[in-house]
Amino acid sequence: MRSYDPIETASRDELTALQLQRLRWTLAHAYAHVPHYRTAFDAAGVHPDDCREPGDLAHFPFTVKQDLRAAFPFGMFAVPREQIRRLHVSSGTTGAATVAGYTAEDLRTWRALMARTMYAAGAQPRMLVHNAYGYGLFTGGLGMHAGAEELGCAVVPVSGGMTERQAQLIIDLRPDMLLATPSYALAIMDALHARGCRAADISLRVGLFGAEPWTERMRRELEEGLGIDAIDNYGLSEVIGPGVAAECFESKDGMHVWEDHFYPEIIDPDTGAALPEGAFGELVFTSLSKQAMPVVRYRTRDLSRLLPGTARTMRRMEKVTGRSDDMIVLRGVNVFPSQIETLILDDARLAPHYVLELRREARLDSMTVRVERRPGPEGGDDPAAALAQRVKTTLGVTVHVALVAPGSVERSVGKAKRILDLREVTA
Ligand code: DLL
Repeated sequence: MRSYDPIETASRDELTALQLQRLRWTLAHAYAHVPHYRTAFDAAGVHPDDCREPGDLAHFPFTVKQDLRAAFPFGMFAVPREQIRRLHVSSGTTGAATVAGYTAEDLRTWRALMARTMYAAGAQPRMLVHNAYGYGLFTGGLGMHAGAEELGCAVVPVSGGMTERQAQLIIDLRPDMLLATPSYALAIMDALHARGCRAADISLRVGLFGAEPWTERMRRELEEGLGIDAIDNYGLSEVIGPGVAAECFESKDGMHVWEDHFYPEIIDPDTGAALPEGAFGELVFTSLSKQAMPVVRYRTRDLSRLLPGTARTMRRMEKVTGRSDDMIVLRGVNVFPSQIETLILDDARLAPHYVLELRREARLDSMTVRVERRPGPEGGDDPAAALAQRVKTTLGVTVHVALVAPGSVERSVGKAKRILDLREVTA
């Protein structure tokens, strides 16, 4: 198996030894230099020396977003501010901002991990890469940019927005690879199609998509519409940015966690108990090499499953179903936007542009799936009624479906907002 770095295919024993050594370093580094970790470890009655094998990590306390917010701006740094070479700031969809800091060495690590991620996706040196992730405080644009250059690619740093211009640049410059959120890739795809380009005319061969949940159906939509291999990648700013886990084009079966730098766990989101491999739950990460901002057992709120490696020795995480924050509880039934997305795309008459509106009517929550119809001949049964029926039989909930004209659901240029919560206004 070809890989960018030999560690990707090292034996489990070799990997575990490296993880343990780095884990012990991280715990000691965090304990010695970050007051939050010293207080939290002391309160839990654990000391970095108690970690004798990776499983011992389960005795250490979790870190949550609120801990990072409380330490705003630089309280989670384990090195003096003067050693920081980059800051990224995430506003988050709700609540206060959090800051991520990187030393020069952290930036080198990140760049190498991004080069690895792109190579795993099928990128090769000298390819031309169109980067439509937002540049700026978001980690996507600059993180991807550095990785593509590290691999030896040429980057077109377009950033998000100006969708018509993006389409024209793709026609004119003929890039091999597209980097974007999957929802924005769809918008670019629609703009290309509107100019009469079909998959066979489009130069792109690979799409590296991430930063938001997307389904297998959406993968097919993008692969067929753009004539590419569409590959998933996962990450979060608190842990480093993109480059935490990457799908391999050979297998397209979930993302290999770069386990030499991030130690993954799955926990029960309600009890916090560590779950065995293969169980579904919340992803938790511990950084293994980060100098500026080590994170110990960071609770991501992302729901997935850990599986054994395939194209690499490192473990895989299954495609993220959603964030626990985005789980809709509709009359006692848990619903994720990704489940609705799959059911929408089962019907060729419906487009992958949708938003879920939540209302409160007569003290009960209700959901309306606002989804676009694809242009094309009318006829046959009513696609709205058919979707409502599929949702009812598959998920067990009653929803309203509003079919809307092509182009009427707002397009994202970054992360799509799938839920419009009107419950406060309609209560
Ligand atoms: O979204 C980093 C990133 C940039 C990843 C570009 C991939 C590509 P944040 O803005 O901190 O960082 O958001 C992190 O986005 O906790 C997940 O909820 C979600 N997310 C990221 N990647 C995926 C993915 C970047 N592949 C949050 N599938 C995470 C599903 C994802 N959700």
